[in-house]
Amino acid sequence: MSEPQVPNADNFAALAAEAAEAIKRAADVADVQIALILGSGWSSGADQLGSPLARIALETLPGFSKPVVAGHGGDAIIADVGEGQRAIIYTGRTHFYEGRGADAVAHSVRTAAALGARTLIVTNGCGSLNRYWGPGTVVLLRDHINLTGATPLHGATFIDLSEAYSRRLRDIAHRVDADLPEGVYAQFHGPAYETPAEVRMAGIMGADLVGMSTTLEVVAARAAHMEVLGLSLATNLAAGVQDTPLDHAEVIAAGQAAAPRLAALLSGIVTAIVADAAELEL
Ligand code: 8IG
Repeated sequence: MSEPQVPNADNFAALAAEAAEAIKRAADVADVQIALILGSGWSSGADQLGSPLARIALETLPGFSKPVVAGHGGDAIIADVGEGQRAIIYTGRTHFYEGRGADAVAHSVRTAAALGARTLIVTNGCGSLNRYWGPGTVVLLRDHINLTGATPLHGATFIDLSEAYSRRLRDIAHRVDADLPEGVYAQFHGPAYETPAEVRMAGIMGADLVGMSTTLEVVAARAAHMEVLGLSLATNLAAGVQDTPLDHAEVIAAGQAAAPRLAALLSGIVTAIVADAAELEL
């Protein structure tokens, strides 16, 4: 067996194309229209998102590795989501803190783009700076702050991020649940949770939520001209917002408690986006 290949500046596009071809063969599909990345708390919703056509273990695909985090799955599911449209649903992701680099983090997005996806729904579990958005609150992302110091882009790739999170897709999500609040997500490097001082800093910068994913994927998606919807599940109040320590087991428990609600919300949003796309085609 050869060493698993890690996406980097020289091979990222070729590896995404290779992974897309492997998925087309395994699922017997020519393309997909929509991609979903299911983060902490969200992955149990996968089964409600249409009829599965194929389920592929990520580590068997070029450039992917086995997800390492408890609470995350590790498959790419190809599903029929109605209106003649298909989705690729990732039940896990590579995190930047795993140290495989920003191209490894962006690989799922680039593979989806190589499969033809024009829409990305990205989800995560996160800490909340707003004491009224406690564990179990779902927040639509309005914008982000990338505090990783990294980018998945190479060279003079000047991507416009002035509407990284599509107003149009947020409006569709609000047709499904009018009460969803909108917030700004700051990505820290992790894997340590923030200190209270770091959480205060993020708040002063304009963040409502803190997490360890999403922003690098969204930058890669915008570079690939995808329209992006971001959904965060607040699983805990961020460090220092209340005076109890953070515990990964609590984070997973909050995700599990919210799971049925998240699954219904996500499937409602996918249905609405797919219906809208079908209407735009006419
Ligand atoms: I779930 O409080 C989850 N992920 N950085 N901070 C950061 N990531 C998180 C948190 C949190 N909760």
